[in-house]
Amino acid sequence: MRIDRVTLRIVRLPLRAPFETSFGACHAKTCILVSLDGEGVTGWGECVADVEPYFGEETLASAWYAMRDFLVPALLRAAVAAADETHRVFARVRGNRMAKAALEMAAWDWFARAAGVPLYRYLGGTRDRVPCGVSIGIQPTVADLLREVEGYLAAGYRRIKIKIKPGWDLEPLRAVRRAFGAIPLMADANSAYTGDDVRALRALDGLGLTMLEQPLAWDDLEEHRALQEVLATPLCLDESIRHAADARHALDSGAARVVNLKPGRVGGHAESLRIDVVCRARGAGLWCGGMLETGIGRGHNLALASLDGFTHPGDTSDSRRYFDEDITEPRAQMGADGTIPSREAPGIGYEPRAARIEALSLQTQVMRRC
Ligand code: OSB
Ligand code: MG
Repeated sequence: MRIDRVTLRIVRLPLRAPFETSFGACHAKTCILVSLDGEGVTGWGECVADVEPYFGEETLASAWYAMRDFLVPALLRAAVAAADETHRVFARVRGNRMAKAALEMAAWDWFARAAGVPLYRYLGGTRDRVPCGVSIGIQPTVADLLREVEGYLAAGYRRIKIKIKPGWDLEPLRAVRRAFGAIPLMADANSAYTGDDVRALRALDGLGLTMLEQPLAWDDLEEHRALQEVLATPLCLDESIRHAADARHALDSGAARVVNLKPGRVGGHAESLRIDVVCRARGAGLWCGGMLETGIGRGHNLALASLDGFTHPGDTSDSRRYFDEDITEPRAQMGADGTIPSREAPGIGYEPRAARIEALSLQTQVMRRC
């Protein structure tokens, strides 16, 4: 692969409805899109870094800086022989995994397109349909929550995830159980609890949740291990898992039994494949998370989630879950059976709509090989 031109764009897409987590409410998806041009092929990626450093340390601004000043110049100097070697180009830069992932995943898309192969097969995926779950933000009232859950169950979603925080946990989850019975149900706290909240978390143990995601601090595996010891509900880690070694440590120490894998959080597809190996070897749970991605990042997540090591439905929902109009053609569309078909077209299989992306771009930077 010889890349001659890299384009970074900041785009902003309004969300159909605000999405509220324990960090606060989000009204629009603002992110960096990257495209790599070379040898007549274009590969696309999307950076999951948010504007604010709440979910992780990286931000849109830090990722833009890391890409513009270090990662893109390295890629423009490099010759990469295979998709799974791309991450080596960025090895000199420490951390900055969200910035690296956007470029690394664009390179995978580039290689798959150059080979004329769908990305899901290129990654080793075997599923021609990906089972989908949905993540429901914190709602103003329990009645609002029940209405949301009812709508998503009617649409076919195979698992419901509810965002929780202290004061919005036991009561809404109980209400969902009472109204809808034994549906696959889980909760995600985005680190809203501390070691002092063990009683509140133990109170959730009787609800039969499939798992409880990231209740405690992102950088405290030991505290999660101690919590798992007193909970029957399996713990799942999201923010805590930066790479395959984190997954190994979390699973082997008993800090978690399930991994939420977001390729955009761990540095890209190659590291994701290593995490798949770690989870498989231990019989651990694995599923693909999401960060409200546009069609580009969503296409990457869906391709990865087609691997048969993914044991649970992911946050790989229909594009309309978040956007009235996406930036790809087609958009990711879930059937009534709660699955999204894997795309058989080359690469991610969702074509970026150039004119719409241009119209939504707040800032663009083109960098060329010299
Ligand atoms: O913690 O999984 C999370 C969205 C933004 C940031 C973090 C998270 C989420 C979600 C939504 O839960 C997942 C999605 O539907 O894309
Ligand atoms: Mg999460």
